[in-house]
Amino acid sequence: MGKRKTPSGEETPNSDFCDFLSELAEYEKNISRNIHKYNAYRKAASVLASHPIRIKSGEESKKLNGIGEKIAKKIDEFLQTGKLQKLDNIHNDSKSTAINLLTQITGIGPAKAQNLVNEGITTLEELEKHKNKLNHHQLIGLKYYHDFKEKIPRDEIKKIENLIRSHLEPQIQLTICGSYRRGKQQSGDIDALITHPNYTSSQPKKKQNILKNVVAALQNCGLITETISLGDTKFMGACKLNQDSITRRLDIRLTPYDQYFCAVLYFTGSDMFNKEMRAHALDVGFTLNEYTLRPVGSTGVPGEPVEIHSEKDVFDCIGFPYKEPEDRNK
Ligand code: 8GT
Ligand code: MN
Ligand code: MN
Repeated sequence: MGKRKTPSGEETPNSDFCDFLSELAEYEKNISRNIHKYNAYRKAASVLASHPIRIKSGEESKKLNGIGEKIAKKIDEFLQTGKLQKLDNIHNDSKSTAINLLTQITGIGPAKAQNLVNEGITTLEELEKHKNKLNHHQLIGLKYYHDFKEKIPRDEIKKIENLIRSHLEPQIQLTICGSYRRGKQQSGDIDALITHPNYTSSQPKKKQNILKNVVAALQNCGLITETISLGDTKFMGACKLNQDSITRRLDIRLTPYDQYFCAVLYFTGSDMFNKEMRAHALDVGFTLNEYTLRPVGSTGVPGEPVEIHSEKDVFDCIGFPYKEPEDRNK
């Protein structure tokens, strides 16, 4: 059998299974709102994505970590019929397709989508007529629905990165994280992280206007065109590189200098990779999050943060084999 392409463009021997499992995961997240099933499907998709050999039966798939009886059955059905009845039913259900559409709008979650559909709002046209039901974030999501759906080519992010960097004062460090840092050829959004040596977790007041000044500079040069929200440490909004390009989702976070590498690690993801690494940390007596790595004593109370000077420090501390960002795509 030939190679298959996932929506992200990667070819793997089992990507057709990954595709339907990811779609089932989205269904559980947005429509059934069953977070356990969502996690189970995602885990299964992830383990299949990194399995190097074509799976030929449900029975065989059960040998993989995270695939049980139910998913094995779906793999058999898919192998035998080339489709899944459950997905056919979902595609033919108007309420499901409407919720699916609405949750594609940034700012609209499963609950809001459900409410809108219950009120009879099932299309973008209907939503345009009921803008009063939307908050600022959701209005921007609707306005740029078509733009935000488009993936951002790596070259364009590179240019945006350079432009941002050219507007930063020299002491500010910048890392574009997310799928871009993991080497993907295209990304859904731009996840920027900045830090400043004067701003540390013990000197929280030093954050002052660092982020706001950066955002103001990027507005002045015309890069930032929309603000969804702006606080001391988190900007959410949109940018446009030039006249020819479309509007892109941009997030900028400011983190304390001593927490920078935990943040870089966290925001680089993938979130499945983060989950795995956090679980490993717990196994060896550490708790890891976007801020710190801390030992957990026998009492279960986390101790003082470990001093971290690089991403690799975090891996080394918990005895987790170092992986380059490009190898964190699972
Ligand atoms: P993308 O190309 O679709 O943007 O892929 P991505 O860059 O891997 O995904 P992302 O959703 O932009 O998240 C990047 C990282 O930010 C994740 O690894 C995760 O740890 C972290 N993250 C957040 N907020 C959220 C969130 O609301 N959802 C998800 N999935 N991840 C989040 O900071
Ligand atoms: Mn991203
Ligand atoms: Mn993001």
